[in-house]
Amino acid sequence: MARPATAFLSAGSNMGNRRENLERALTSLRRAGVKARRVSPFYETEPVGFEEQPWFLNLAVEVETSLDPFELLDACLAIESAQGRIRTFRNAPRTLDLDILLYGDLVISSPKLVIPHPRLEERRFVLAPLAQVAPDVMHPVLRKPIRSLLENCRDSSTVRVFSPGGPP
Ligand code: PH2
Ligand code: MG
Ligand code: MG
Repeated sequence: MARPATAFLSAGSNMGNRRENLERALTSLRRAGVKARRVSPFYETEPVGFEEQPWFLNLAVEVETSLDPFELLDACLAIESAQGRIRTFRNAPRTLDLDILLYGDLVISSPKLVIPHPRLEERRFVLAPLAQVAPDVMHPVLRKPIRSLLENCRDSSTVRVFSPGGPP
């Protein structure tokens, strides 16, 4: 356990009922002692990396937690498993992916966990939701605010606010 810290997480789903999967993840986080302070809109996003798979719903959330970064990682992995995530290959479709983007201004580089998330600045599906909840938060390594990382992001994949009337 650590003193309460502010962290930012990214959640993504492209299997099953995507919206329900993300909503359940927020509920499960709260049960694990990870309180959502600000949640971005849901974004519908084109798959990046492995492209032959369904589009994702992605969101970003600001949380407050007394879990330390490794405890927070374990909580995220446990929630992914509880929601039926099966790991096959890198970037494979998944019911739920829960990634730690930032944890205060900590910088961690261990075999198990890298913070800030190593590909954060390359991914519009991460930056667009994150900029909704943390536009002025500084990336502790790049020393630029999230807003300017988004403005300078060269990822041209489609990222649009999800309209709830559409498919799940
Ligand atoms: N996650 C990945 C790889 N590619 N593409 C989108 N649009 N959204 C994701 O969450 C995502 C991805 C690996 O974690
Ligand atoms: Mg992950
Ligand atoms: Mg991920």
